[in-house]
This record gives sequence, C-alpha cells and structure tokens, in this order.
Amino acid sequence: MKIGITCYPTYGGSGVVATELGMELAERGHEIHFISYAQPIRLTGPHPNIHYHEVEVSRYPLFDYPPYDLALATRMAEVSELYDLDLLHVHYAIPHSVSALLARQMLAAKPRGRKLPFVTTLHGTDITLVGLDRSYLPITRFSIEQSDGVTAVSKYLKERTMRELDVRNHIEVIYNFVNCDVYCRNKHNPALREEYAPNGEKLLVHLSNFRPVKRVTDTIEIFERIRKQVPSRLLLIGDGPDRSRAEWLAVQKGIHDDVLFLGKQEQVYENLSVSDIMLLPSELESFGLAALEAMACEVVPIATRVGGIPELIEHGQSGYLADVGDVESMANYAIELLKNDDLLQQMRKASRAVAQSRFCSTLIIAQYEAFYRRMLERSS
Ligand code: GMT
Repeated sequence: MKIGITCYPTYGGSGVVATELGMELAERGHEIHFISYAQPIRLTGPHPNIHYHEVEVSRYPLFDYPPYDLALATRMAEVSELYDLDLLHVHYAIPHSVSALLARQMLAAKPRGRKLPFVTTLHGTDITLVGLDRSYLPITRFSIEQSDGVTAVSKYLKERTMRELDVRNHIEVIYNFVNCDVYCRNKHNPALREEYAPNGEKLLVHLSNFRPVKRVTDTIEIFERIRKQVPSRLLLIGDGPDRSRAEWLAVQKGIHDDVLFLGKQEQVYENLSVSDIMLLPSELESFGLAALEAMACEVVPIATRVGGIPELIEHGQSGYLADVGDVESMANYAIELLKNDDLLQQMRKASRAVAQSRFCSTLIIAQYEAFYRRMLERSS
C-alpha cells in the first residue's frame, strides 16, 4: 500500500507512534510518505520505502495565525495525487483530520475525481483536552465522524470519545506497540549503567514531555523518599514546560546530584535498558507508551491508576498502580521492589512478557494493515 502519514513530528507520544508505525510498515514493503512541518524526530536513516514531504507555511504579514491546517491539506492533496497514495493516516485529530478531510474533498472535486480515504488515530489529549474545549469540540467531532476509519489507542479512549463527544461511527481499538527486538535489556550500551550508577546504585527513570499532566514534580517527591532508604539515582528523559520546576525542587530537597536531567533523547531504549524502575505519576494517560517501552526493556513501571494504564499494567504482577498524587504509596512500592532482588527479577520478566505477548510491533502492525485493507475495500 502507499500510505501518507501525518503527525506532530516533535517529542509527543502520538508522533512517536506515527513514526514507528511508518518505519515498521516500510520494513514490511509498504511505501510511506510522511507529510508534516518538520521531519519526525524518531525517523532514522534513509529507507527506500520512506519519503518525507515538508509542509511550508507562508508567513504573510496579514496572517497573525498562519493557516498550517490549510497548507497541510494542500500538501496532502498534492502528495496523494503525485504519488498515487491509497490512503492517508493522520495521528491526533486536531487539526490533522480536518486537513485530511479537505484533501479528500479536493481530490474528489477534480475532473477525474478519485476517492482518498483517511484514517484518524486518536491518541489522548486530542480528545481529553483539546477535543473537549468548546471552541474545538464540534469540529473534532465532525472530522472524526467524517473519517473513513477511526482508531483509538485504548479502550478507555474509545469509550471516553464515544461518551463525551457523542460520535456515531465505529472506533477500533488498536493498542500502541513497541519493537521488542530493539527495546530489550542490556542490548545497546550496558556501560551506561556504570556511568549513571558508579557505586552500584539502583536506577529509576522517568520519560515524558514534562507537561503539567505528567506531574514531573511528583517524580522528584517519590524519588526523595526512595533515596532515603535505597542508594539510587533518577534519570529524567525529555524536556518541556515543567522541567525547571522539577530542577528547582531537586535543588531545594538537596538531591540534585542524584537527579540526572538527560534532556530529549533520540534513542531512549539505551537509557531504558539499563534502568530498574520507571516512575509515571501522570494525571492522565490514555495509554502510557513510555511505560510500555520501559516494560519491553524489563523496567518495572510504577504508575497512576488512570485512563488506559490499567489496560497495560496489572497491579502487583507487571508493575504497580496508585492514585494520582499518592507519592507515598508509589515510593513504598519502589522501595519494596528495590530491596527484594527476587521480586524485582520476577516483575522484570512479567513486564517483558506483557510487552512481548500483547504489544509487540509484530502483532500490532498486522492489525493496522488489516484495518487499512478493510477500509479500502469499503470505500472502493
Ligand atoms: O503524552 C503526551 O501528553 C503526548 C501525547 C501525544 O498525543 O503526543 O500522548 C498521548 O498519546 C500517547 C501515544 O498514543 C499515549 O501513550 C499517551 O498516554 C497520551 N497522553 C495522554 O493521554 C496524556
């Protein structure tokens, strides 16, 4: 198939999923065209089946708000025509599904008009935050209903979208995935462990875009409690608005020497694969891709019992779950685990087993392929 993929190309989870999906599909022989304002950050190396088309947004002085969505729709239509794409797959409803809808109409209106179906994948904040903002809700609902196919990354997100946006079309749950051959323990750079934990300390890790919804300062609070009882260090991967608050909190608590802010990393698996526990104390996660990537690397997740997280982590088996803000419990779970090597080993294996048996790219990419095929058959 020839597939156009659009996503936010920066560090958000939806962009990561879209990029990894494109790369996996390309490996399976599909022709992939990324259409976005910047090259997706995880798009590595040249690949004969992968093409990237940049969307230029002209900055005419009249445009206080340059209309990216219109430039995107134009580029989607152009690329689809030039490369004879079979379908567009947009990640994150706003504004991508609206642009895809316009592109579909533009192509249909041509003299020898053709059908260009599009799939919208809902990721989370496109529904839970943006979609519920009154100024975006009607157009989000409209573009979802106009999509030829809609997927959501968890049952939670599907149900919430149906309930709160009252959309009438079918939403297919296709879970996020991880490449279990790449995300695995100690494969990449085991010497990193020695670098981060020179005195045999335990390693905790957090990976996010440091937005308020991630509650990064809770990570510092949890780590402070753990560090009092177990020699340990905390790796923070990512960057964003709450980074300096977290940095200040670590300084105020006098633990900043043991909190390593690594910033944005392209190959997160290198750091994950030498860590012991992931802390994910988010206010909300529609899925929690960071936890899945950690689990594949045999890193045990301690997360909040929110959104789609319980669909991924079974409390007490493949990780631990606590209420939002309950830093005491999350710290106690980590301490219990870090003081008991047998338990840690057992839960490491359980985490990896969940990733391998339910969320490996080998399983999930086939679901996307089948979904595309069904949609193409319906719209032919
Ligand atoms: O985590 C974020 O806030 C970024 C956001 C995005 O759309 O880029 O992530 C959402 O999509 C990820 C990939 O499907 C999910 O794993 C995250 O749980 C989800 N984030 C939230 O629901 C807050």
